[in-house]
Amino acid sequence: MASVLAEPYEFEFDPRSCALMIIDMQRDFVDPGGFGEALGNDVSLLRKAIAPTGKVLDAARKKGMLVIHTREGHRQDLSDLPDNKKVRGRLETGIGDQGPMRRILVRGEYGHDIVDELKPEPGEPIVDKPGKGAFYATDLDSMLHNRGIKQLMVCGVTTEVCVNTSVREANDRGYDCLVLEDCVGSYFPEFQTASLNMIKAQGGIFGWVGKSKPFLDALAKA
Ligand code: C5J
Repeated sequence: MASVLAEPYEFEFDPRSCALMIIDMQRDFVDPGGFGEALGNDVSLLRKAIAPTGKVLDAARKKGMLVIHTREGHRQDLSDLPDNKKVRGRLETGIGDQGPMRRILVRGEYGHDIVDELKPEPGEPIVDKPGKGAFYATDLDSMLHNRGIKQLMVCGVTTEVCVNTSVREANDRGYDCLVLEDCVGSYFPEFQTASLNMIKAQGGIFGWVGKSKPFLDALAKA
């Protein structure tokens, strides 16, 4: 067992039953010129998470941990896009429309794919999810169960939306999550702080929050 300094208390894990889950590090959210930036967001706040996530990804791969990548998006025919999601925000150019990086949040389009810096390696599962949570309408739970995974190290964007939703879903399904705070990002600094606080409050009501460095140190020793 390895132990990482975290809040509300140390997180103990076994790399053999722990997976790294990288949530929605997609060009449309993170890259300059994508959908996120077109909506007026400062993508540098999300991009800060790329380099530390890259280090965690390298270390997890070297240790032989299961690495799972998720992407938020929809089928080409948009048959899995609920009407409320399509119309929410009253956007002139929204999900399914031609955006700056081709059709927005549509599978197979340039902006929907994962940023080059964190490109999945062959054999690493990619979970395509139509919702905010990684477990909703996906086979993630059976994939983790079949591989004996009990704990998740979580990186990705955005902290208060897809990261938080996925951590809550994971927690209800019996997985312990450690969210690496320098490896997750939000367009809104106040949401970053609040959503991490919500995870670790009340004795870790949804999980743990820590930093990548102590995790890397613990993994090196494990
Ligand atoms: C959002 C996400 N924010 N991946 N998606 O719509 O957090």
